[in-house]
Amino acid sequence: MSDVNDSSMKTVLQHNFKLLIIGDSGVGKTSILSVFANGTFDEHTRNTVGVDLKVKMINIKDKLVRAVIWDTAGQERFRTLTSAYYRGAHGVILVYDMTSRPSFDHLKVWLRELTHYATTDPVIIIAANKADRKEERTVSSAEGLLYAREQEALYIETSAKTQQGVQQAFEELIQKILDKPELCYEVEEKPITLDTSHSSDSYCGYC
Ligand SMILES: Nc1nc2c(ncn2[C@@H]2O[C@H](COP(=O)(O)OP(=O)(O)OP(=O)(O)O)[C@@H](O)[C@H]2O)c(=O)[nH]1
Ligand SMILES: [Mg+2]
Repeated sequence: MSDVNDSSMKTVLQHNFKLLIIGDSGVGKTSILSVFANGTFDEHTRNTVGVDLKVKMINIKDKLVRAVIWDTAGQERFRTLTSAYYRGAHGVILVYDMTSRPSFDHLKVWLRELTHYATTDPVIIIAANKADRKEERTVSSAEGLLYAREQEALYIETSAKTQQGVQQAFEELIQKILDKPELCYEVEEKPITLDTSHSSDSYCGYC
C-alpha cells in the first residue's frame, strides 16, 4: 500500500514564458524582481552587469506558468549586449522611476529598441516605480497612464520598497499573455504532476 495521498496530486498544463525587465539604470528593475521572486528589498543594490535570470513558477487560475525572467542592465555600456535579449519575449515590464523625468522621457528609446529587436509582439506593462516617494514625483499618474495607453501597454504604479503593485504587475502581465493566443500557441504545454501537499505553490531560483 502506498502512503501517497492521491487527492494531493493533480495534473496541470505548463506554459513557458520569457519575461523581460527593461528601463534606465537605477529605476528599480532588480529590486522589483527581488521582491517578486524572494520577497526582499535591498536599499543598496549593485548595478546589474549584462543580465540576471530568475525562474519562477506561478499559478494563475488553473494555469501553471514557468516564467524565465530576464533582469537586464540599464547602463548604456551594456546596450549592445541587451539587444539580443529581446528575441522571443512574451512579456516586457518597462520600468521608470516616477521621481526621475529623464527615465520617463527615455521610455521611447526603450520602446524603439524593443520594436526593433523583438521577434514577437510581446505584452508590455509600464511600471512607474518608487511610488513610496510620491511627494517627490516628477511624472504624474495621468501622464504615465496616457503614455501607456498611447503605446497600447498596461500601466501600474509600483514600489519595490513597500511591495506595492509588484505581484500585481507580474500577474497582470502573465494574464494578458495567456489571453493572447498568438503568444501562447507556440508555447510548449506539457502535463506535469503538481504535488499540492507542499504549502508553497511556487519556487524561484537562478537558472
Ligand atoms: N525608495 C525606493 N527605492 C527603490 C525602489 N526600487 C529600487 N529602489 C532603489 O533604487 C536603487 C536602484 O535599484 P536597482 O533595482 O538596482 O535598479 P536597476 O534598475 O536594477 O539598475 P541597473 O541594474 O543599473 O539597471 C537602489 O538603491 C534601490 O534600493 C522603490 O520602489 N522605492
Ligand atoms: Mg539591476
